[in-house]
Amino acid sequence: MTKRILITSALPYINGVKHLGNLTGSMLPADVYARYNRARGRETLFICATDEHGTPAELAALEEGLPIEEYCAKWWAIQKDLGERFGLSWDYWGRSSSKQNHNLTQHFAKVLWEQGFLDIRSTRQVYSHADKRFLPDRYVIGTCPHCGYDRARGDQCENCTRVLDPADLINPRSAVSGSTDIELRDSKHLFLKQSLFADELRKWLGTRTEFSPLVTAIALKWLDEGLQDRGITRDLKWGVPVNAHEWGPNPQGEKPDVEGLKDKVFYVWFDAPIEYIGATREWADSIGKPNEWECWWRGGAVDDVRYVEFMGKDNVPFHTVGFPVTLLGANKGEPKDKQWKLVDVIKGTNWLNYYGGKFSTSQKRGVFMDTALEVLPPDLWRWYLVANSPESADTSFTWQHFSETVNKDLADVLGNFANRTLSFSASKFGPTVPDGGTPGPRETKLADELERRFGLYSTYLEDIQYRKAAAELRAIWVLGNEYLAEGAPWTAIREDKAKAALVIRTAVNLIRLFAVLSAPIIPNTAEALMLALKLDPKAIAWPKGRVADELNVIGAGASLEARFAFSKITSEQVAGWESRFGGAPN
Ligand code: B3M
Ligand code: ZN
Repeated sequence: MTKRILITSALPYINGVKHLGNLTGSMLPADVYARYNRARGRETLFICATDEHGTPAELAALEEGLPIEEYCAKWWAIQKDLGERFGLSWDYWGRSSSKQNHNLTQHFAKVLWEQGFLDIRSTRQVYSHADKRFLPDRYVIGTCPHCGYDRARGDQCENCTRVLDPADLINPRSAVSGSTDIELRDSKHLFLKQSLFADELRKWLGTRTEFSPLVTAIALKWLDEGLQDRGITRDLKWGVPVNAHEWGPNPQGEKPDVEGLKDKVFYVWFDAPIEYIGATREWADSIGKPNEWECWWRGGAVDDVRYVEFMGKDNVPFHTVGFPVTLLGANKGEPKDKQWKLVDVIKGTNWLNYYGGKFSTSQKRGVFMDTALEVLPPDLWRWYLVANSPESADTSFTWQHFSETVNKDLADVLGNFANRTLSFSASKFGPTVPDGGTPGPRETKLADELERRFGLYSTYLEDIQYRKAAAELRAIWVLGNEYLAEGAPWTAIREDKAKAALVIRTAVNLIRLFAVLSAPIIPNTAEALMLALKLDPKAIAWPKGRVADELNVIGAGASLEARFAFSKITSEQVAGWESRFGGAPN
């Protein structure tokens, strides 16, 4: 059965410009996968959105002196623009504050309550006198009880990735003011009874054979430690209100404590994954087909949907436990023909570091999406970040490694091949492709080698193994240079013009093939290559038959540009950026 492909990338949090680590972990690999699947002609829906709720957004808005709604609208637009300039080809860029997400989040909570999967518990929340507010989880910092890391946040320890409760922390203090003048106050909150789902979740995980080993390991570690029930509401104003007055009784016949839940909103990690569905609904509304979202998310129609999620490893627990429990729990209350779709593949990535240390938004350490585009075009970044994707281990960005990689691969190998071919063709054969007659043994050998590597390349893209895919693509480009070197049209032109013509005609076809194969990773370069061949840049379709056929698409007489420029990064530029952005920490 041909599958429809649903792709989500972890939703970037609203507070400011994302750094290259964020891009590499979720949005970029998701985009490569979306472009690849579209090129194969598969029906593909790629959804992303800003994650807008929670205290960090509130505090950032406060700092900018903007009402929270305005703050979010502003940063949603900025992130949209940056993403588009990076070539992120979302079908829809939504907002977790949308009315669609409000409705869905409230729907899930109601079903979960009525099925008996939510408890109302009186909890002790951290109230900060200095800050005059409740401090939700991540704004209480202290020492992690598990690993001893002394700057663990109240929601999760960055060091050991364990999910925490602020009350677990040793020596807690306010992350806003640093004040230790904090106290615990009683407050009613909703808890999702995750503990009831331990067996079901383990069984489900057993069926997710395509999760990357990192993801499965994180999920199992969680289950092995024993699933805890999880608070899913907060004492905040900004967020999705609970609306418990709309709920019926739970299976014990109890009505919810409407009064106690009056001023609560859902915890950001409860509503954010639901926004994957919410944004799909925003998309459906935006195209004037308000029911179109359902066939991607619920009911019998989803049998042919392959749902793939992309995220950094810190987000994995919420996607292997929190969100699945929401869906599994809700499914017990939904009609048979309205069951929710769970994820098929989770691709979790390790960290991209900056000179061995962490990229940091708060400390402005590293390269961010806006400044990256200020200094260089997007494809250089895309190539580097995909070819060095932190798939199996953390990797480290340095300006030196970055410039060496893109100069070598993009300028010396790919760009140079296209430019040599086009400029030689123009100078010896004029503005159109020469004839050159029938392909010979050299072309057969090239086609065979291409066939083999193309097979590997497609498999790696299919399996979302991007380092290997990029290495294979680079090797395919190298085949072009080797073919030119062996065919040596610059020598042949003197004695055997037909041979030179055949080599050039084949090389021109290789440029087109390279454009097609490179498009998922470096779409702008692919487009430029297509334009240099005066072809429609949108006509990029994955080879269906034998690769040999791809070497005879452009025939004699087709017109060409006389050059293809791909400029290199200079060592002066590298030195300038090292001092502007900061190099190795000392
Ligand atoms: N917003 C990523 C983060 O801020 C988080 C992802 C949500 S995915 C539903 O860590
Ligand atoms: Zn820890």
